[in-house]
Amino acid sequence: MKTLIRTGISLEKDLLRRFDHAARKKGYTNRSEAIRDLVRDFAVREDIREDRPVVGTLTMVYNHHQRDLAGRLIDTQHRTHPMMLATTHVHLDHDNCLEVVLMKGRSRAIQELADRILSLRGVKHGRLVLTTTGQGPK
Ligand code: NI
Repeated sequence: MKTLIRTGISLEKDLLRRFDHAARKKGYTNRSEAIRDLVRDFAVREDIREDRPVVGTLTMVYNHHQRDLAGRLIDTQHRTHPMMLATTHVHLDHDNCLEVVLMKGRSRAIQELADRILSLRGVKHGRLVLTTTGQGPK
């Protein structure tokens, strides 16, 4: 258990009311926990901006019939294998594949890789989500 330090912050009344309302809607039962999560999110954004190690999931849908795409995806993943944790592939329907690529590494390298994959012809849509490795301050 980490030591908790109490701190006070000043906020405009309307802003605090709005925050409390939003936090309650999200399921928070106490303000401190909601604020802690915001601070954690701030820290993760900092990790991403400072090119620290993070984990990433790239979710994408692509055209199953696009020539050479599956091969290109696999080649890309082999070339960058130290970053690759796992890949899940679902055949969505006759024409479409859903793939989730799980990666770990420095944020910039992951973002560049995701951009490279998403720009391949035949990829219809995708999105990268970066989050903490769980190491460091919680
Ligand atoms: Ni498929």
